[in-house]
Amino acid sequence: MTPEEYMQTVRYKKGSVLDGIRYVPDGKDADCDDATWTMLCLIEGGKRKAIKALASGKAALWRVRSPTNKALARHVALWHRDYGWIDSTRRKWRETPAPHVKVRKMRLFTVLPLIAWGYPLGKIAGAGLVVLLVNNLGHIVQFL
Ligand SMILES: [Ca+2]
Repeated sequence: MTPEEYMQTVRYKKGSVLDGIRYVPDGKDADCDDATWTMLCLIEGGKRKAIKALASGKAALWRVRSPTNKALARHVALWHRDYGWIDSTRRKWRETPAPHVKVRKMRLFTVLPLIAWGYPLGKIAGAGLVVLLVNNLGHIVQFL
Protein backbone atom coordinates (compact mmCIF):
# COMPACT_ATOMS: atom_id res chain seq x y z
CA MET A 1 0.00 0.00 0.00
CA THR A 2 1.44 3.35 -0.97
CA PRO A 3 1.13 6.31 1.42
CA GLU A 4 -1.46 7.85 -0.92
CA GLU A 5 -3.48 4.61 -0.89
CA TYR A 6 -3.24 4.65 2.89
CA MET A 7 -4.83 8.07 2.98
CA GLN A 8 -7.69 6.80 0.84
CA THR A 9 -8.42 3.97 3.28
CA VAL A 10 -8.58 6.21 6.36
CA ARG A 11 -11.88 5.89 8.19
CA TYR A 12 -12.25 9.37 9.53
CA LYS A 13 -13.39 9.91 13.07
CA LYS A 14 -13.64 13.40 14.45
CA GLY A 15 -11.00 13.89 17.10
CA SER A 16 -10.59 16.35 19.90
CA VAL A 17 -7.69 18.44 21.10
CA LEU A 18 -7.29 15.92 23.92
CA ASP A 19 -6.52 12.83 21.85
CA GLY A 20 -3.11 13.96 20.66
CA ILE A 21 -1.52 12.96 17.39
CA ARG A 22 -1.75 9.20 17.02
CA TYR A 23 0.03 6.80 14.67
CA VAL A 24 -2.82 4.84 13.08
CA PRO A 25 -1.39 2.57 10.37
CA ASP A 26 -4.64 0.61 9.91
CA GLY A 27 -6.44 3.87 9.19
CA LYS A 28 -9.34 3.05 11.52
CA ASP A 29 -10.87 5.97 13.39
CA ALA A 30 -8.14 8.43 12.57
CA ASP A 31 -8.75 12.14 12.80
CA CYS A 32 -7.08 14.72 10.58
CA ASP A 33 -3.86 15.01 12.58
CA ASP A 34 -3.57 11.23 13.10
CA ALA A 35 -4.00 10.65 9.35
CA THR A 36 -1.41 13.24 8.30
CA TRP A 37 1.14 12.14 10.91
CA THR A 38 0.73 8.46 9.96
CA MET A 39 1.02 9.41 6.29
CA LEU A 40 4.30 11.22 6.99
CA CYS A 41 5.63 8.18 8.91
CA LEU A 42 4.77 5.93 5.96
CA ILE A 43 6.43 8.25 3.43
CA GLU A 44 9.58 8.68 5.48
CA GLY A 45 9.81 5.07 6.68
CA GLY A 46 9.21 5.46 10.40
CA LYS A 47 8.47 7.85 13.21
CA ARG A 48 12.04 8.94 13.86
CA LYS A 49 12.52 9.78 10.19
CA ALA A 50 9.16 11.57 10.16
CA ILE A 51 10.26 13.73 13.10
CA LYS A 52 13.52 14.39 11.26
CA ALA A 53 11.56 15.50 8.19
CA LEU A 54 9.58 17.92 10.37
CA ALA A 55 12.74 19.21 12.06
CA SER A 56 14.59 19.75 8.77
CA GLY A 57 11.73 21.52 7.03
CA LYS A 58 11.25 18.74 4.50
CA ALA A 59 7.68 18.34 5.69
CA ALA A 60 5.26 20.18 7.94
CA LEU A 61 1.90 19.77 9.57
CA TRP A 62 -0.17 22.87 9.04
CA ARG A 63 -3.20 24.15 10.87
CA VAL A 64 -5.62 25.05 8.13
CA ARG A 65 -9.04 26.58 8.00
CA SER A 66 -11.41 24.29 6.16
CA PRO A 67 -14.56 25.35 4.30
CA THR A 68 -16.66 23.49 6.93
CA ASN A 69 -15.15 25.20 9.99
CA LYS A 70 -14.45 28.69 8.89
CA ALA A 71 -13.98 30.35 12.25
CA LEU A 72 -11.51 27.98 13.87
CA ALA A 73 -8.44 26.51 12.22
CA ARG A 74 -8.95 23.00 13.55
CA HIS A 75 -8.10 20.98 10.48
CA VAL A 76 -4.59 19.68 9.85
CA ALA A 77 -2.97 19.18 6.45
CA LEU A 78 0.39 17.69 5.55
CA TRP A 79 2.83 19.49 3.30
CA HIS A 80 5.76 17.52 1.92
CA ARG A 81 8.50 19.02 -0.23
CA ASP A 82 8.47 16.09 -2.68
CA TYR A 83 4.71 15.63 -3.00
CA GLY A 84 2.79 18.77 -2.06
CA TRP A 85 -0.34 18.92 0.08
CA ILE A 86 -2.69 16.21 1.34
CA ASP A 87 -5.22 15.85 4.16
CA SER A 88 -7.99 13.59 5.37
CA THR A 89 -10.75 15.36 3.43
CA ARG A 90 -8.90 15.84 0.11
CA ARG A 91 -6.98 12.61 -0.18
CA LYS A 92 -4.87 13.26 -3.26
CA TRP A 93 -1.57 15.11 -3.49
CA ARG A 94 -1.99 18.60 -4.83
CA GLU A 95 0.03 21.77 -5.26
CA THR A 96 -1.92 23.93 -2.81
CA PRO A 97 -3.82 23.25 0.44
CA ALA A 98 -7.08 24.38 -1.24
CA PRO A 99 -9.95 24.20 -0.43
CA HIS A 100 -8.30 24.81 2.94
CA VAL A 101 -6.48 27.98 3.86
CA LYS A 102 -3.11 27.89 5.60
CA VAL A 103 -3.20 29.39 9.07
CA ARG A 104 0.02 28.35 10.77
CA LYS A 105 2.75 25.80 10.54
CA MET A 106 2.80 23.59 13.61
CA ARG A 107 6.22 24.02 15.18
CA LEU A 108 8.14 20.94 16.23
CA PHE A 109 7.90 21.81 19.92
CA THR A 110 4.11 21.85 19.68
CA VAL A 111 3.92 18.71 17.53
CA LEU A 112 6.19 16.49 19.66
CA PRO A 113 4.16 16.68 22.89
CA LEU A 114 1.00 16.02 20.86
CA ILE A 115 2.63 12.95 19.30
CA ALA A 116 3.73 11.73 22.74
CA TRP A 117 0.24 12.46 24.05
CA GLY A 118 -1.23 10.23 21.31
CA TYR A 119 0.31 7.06 22.75
CA PRO A 120 -1.20 5.05 25.61
CA LEU A 121 1.79 5.69 27.86
CA GLY A 122 2.33 9.01 26.20
CA LYS A 123 -0.02 10.86 28.53
CA ILE A 124 2.59 10.58 31.28
CA ALA A 125 5.58 10.84 28.99
CA GLY A 126 3.94 13.74 27.17
CA ALA A 127 3.45 15.64 30.39
CA GLY A 128 7.12 14.98 31.22
CA LEU A 129 8.15 16.13 27.76
CA VAL A 130 6.18 19.35 28.13
CA VAL A 131 7.96 20.04 31.43
CA LEU A 132 11.28 19.21 29.79
CA LEU A 133 10.53 21.45 26.81
CA VAL A 134 9.39 24.35 28.93
CA ASN A 135 12.46 24.07 31.14
CA ASN A 136 14.78 23.95 28.14
CA LEU A 137 12.97 26.24 25.75
CA GLY A 138 15.93 28.60 25.46
CA HIS A 139 18.30 25.83 24.37
CA ILE A 140 15.76 24.27 22.03
CA VAL A 141 15.05 27.54 20.23
CA GLN A 142 18.81 27.94 19.71
CA PHE A 143 19.00 24.40 18.35
CA LEU A 144 16.11 24.90 15.92
CA1 LIG B 1 -5.68 13.13 16.84
